[in-house]
Amino acid sequence: MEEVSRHPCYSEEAHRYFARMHLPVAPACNIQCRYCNRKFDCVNESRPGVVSEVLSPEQADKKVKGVAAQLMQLSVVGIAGPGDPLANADRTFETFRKIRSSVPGVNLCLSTNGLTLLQHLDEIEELGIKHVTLTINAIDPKIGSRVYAWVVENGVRYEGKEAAELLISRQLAGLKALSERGVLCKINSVLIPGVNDAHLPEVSKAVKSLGAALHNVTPLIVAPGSQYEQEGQRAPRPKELHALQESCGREGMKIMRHCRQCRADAIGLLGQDRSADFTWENIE
Ligand code: CLF
Ligand code: SF4
Repeated sequence: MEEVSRHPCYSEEAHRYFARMHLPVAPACNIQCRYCNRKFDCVNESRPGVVSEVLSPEQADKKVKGVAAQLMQLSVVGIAGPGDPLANADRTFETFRKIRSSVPGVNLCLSTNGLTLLQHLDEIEELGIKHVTLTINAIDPKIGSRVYAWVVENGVRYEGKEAAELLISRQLAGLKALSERGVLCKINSVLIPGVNDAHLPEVSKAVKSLGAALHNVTPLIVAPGSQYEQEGQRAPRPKELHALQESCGREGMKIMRHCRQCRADAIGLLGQDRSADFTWENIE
């Protein structure tokens, strides 16, 4: 399928030839993951300890035009932070709209925690966004309450199991609705030893039944200053990650194994961030 074969994250083969560019236009977030510290980029799709300079939609559009003129391998423009793109929906969709008209050949990619996904299905479809990543770390609210401290919706703050229940129900309904509209959904899950490791094969099975195209299990990297750091939560060992990817694969899901946990402002082939080559001076 054309959309998959040109997307470096959805296709292991494509990541050798095609580049992605992230636009850090989305600073706010509507939930609190216990592994995240808001001073840094969203850990769901990034390495913690990295701070991206937030761009306005106008600046982002200018940057894409400049980079597309020089980076012939560019096939995907994604918005993945530094907070949650849909908690900044106006900025995110304004940016996508501009790029759709100024660089029509690139695929648009969106990464979100999924809390407000159901409210944006029409915009996603109208803009022709064919790739959406949802970070789903649990489908059991008891486990979810150990991952999320709180969730805010319409000015109301939810905590504990209630917060996890709300988030999970929105994520699963959003995944089903998007898949039904033909959007290729990738699920990112952060592997948190002792919290959701034994549970992730069940997550894999559930998201597959709702139409997910790909499951990306990434190792927890505890953000400095996060709640998990204060509690001494450890990261998984490489062999634990591999074993878990294998067991998720046994649930019949296609597993992504080449994720590089990119920054919210990364540019280039995966694992080869060239954002420093594309400064304002270099692209004007
Ligand atoms: Fe970016 Fe994410 Fe789109 Fe890829 S990254 S928004 S799906 S274009 Fe890719 Fe980077 Fe892993 Fe993400 S390697 S962190 S999975
Ligand atoms: Fe941080 Fe979670 Fe919000 Fe991402 S979704 S910015 S990891 S709290």
